[in-house]
Amino acid sequence: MNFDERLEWLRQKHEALITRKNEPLEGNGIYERYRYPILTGDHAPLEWRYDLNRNTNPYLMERFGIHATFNSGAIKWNGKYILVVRVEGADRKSFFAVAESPDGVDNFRFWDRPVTMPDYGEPATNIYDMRLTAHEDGWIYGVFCVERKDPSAAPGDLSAAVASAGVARTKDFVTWERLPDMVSSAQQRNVVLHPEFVDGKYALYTRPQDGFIDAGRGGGIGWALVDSMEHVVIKEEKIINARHYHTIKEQKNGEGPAPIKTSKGWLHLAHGVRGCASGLRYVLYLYVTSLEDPSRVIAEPGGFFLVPEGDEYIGDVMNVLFSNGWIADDDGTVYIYYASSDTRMHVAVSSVDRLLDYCFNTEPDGYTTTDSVKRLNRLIDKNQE
Ligand code: M1P
Repeated sequence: MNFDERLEWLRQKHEALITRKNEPLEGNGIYERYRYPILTGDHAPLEWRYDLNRNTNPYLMERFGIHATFNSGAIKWNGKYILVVRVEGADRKSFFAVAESPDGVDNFRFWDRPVTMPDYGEPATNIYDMRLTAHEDGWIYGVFCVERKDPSAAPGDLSAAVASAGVARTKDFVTWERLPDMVSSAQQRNVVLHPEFVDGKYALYTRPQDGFIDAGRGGGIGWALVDSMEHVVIKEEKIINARHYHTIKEQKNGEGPAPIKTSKGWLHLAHGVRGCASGLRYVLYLYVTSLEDPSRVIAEPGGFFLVPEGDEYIGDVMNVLFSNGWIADDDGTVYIYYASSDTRMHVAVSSVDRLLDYCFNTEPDGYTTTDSVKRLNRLIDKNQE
């Protein structure tokens, strides 16, 4: 192919990918997955990946590898379904980029340029996993992980890192006002801002850890009230959703997107992690907290809600589902945006009613085989009535 033919081929292939109609798959009654990923590295605009000038790139080769698109924050804005995507280049650095769809499932297309996120202090090595919250104070906040090399790492240890929560706010997703990083005595990832004031304060879901990877004494998803988002200082933190031996969240867990307010409580999506011979396994689960006290869990079905299936198992970091974005429409439809194996984005569609039914009518984990068999027998008894 000459330059022009190759460019035409690239353009057609890219447009066909973006405009391909997705197909819902019949599922477990709780949600419907879709056949194709909604965003992959190949969805990145050609202008990001190629120098399109025949003089400076006669072979029309890729000049900037875009490897993966995953762990997206999500929000409905001006009638559009907006994802703030973690895009990872071939150099392993992540950056944020906005993609939008007219209907929440199809035609996700990146805006022309990635987000230029201002630095705070010493520039981070990597930033990722933004949670979006349209707060009642009028701002849209993005809280995300900020990763830097651990300054106290032993000589030769090039992987020790420190995670903290970066904070920024916007009104248009183009211009971001970067606020100081959150101050905490622990390593923090998966920090999420609650959409409403609680007792006149901003409320945060946190995830304190002793290490960058290992939870250590970190007990699970925490809750902290702070006076201001302009200087977030975590003074007191209580664990509201603990990890537990021999469950899907034995090793660690973390809040997903900001919770959805429903008539029966705040609906939460989170990830749980356990260790096994093949490494860490990341799955998604739901829980509900009280409207009166969003830090009090009132329902938590036992086990996982969404796990990798088929091709979703395979990718850069295998056996991982992760979600930090969902959108609840006015008609109650819920679009759950999840990433598989740190590589690509998918959507599963459900409704507030169905998710609440799942949460309140699936029994909690009883923590023993004996209890599981009792629960199973109760269901069989019911079906034999
Ligand atoms: O690689 C799986 C996930 O690992 C981390 O999740 P956690 O904070 O719970 O350890 C994050 O780096 C996340 O981005 C990644 O998907």
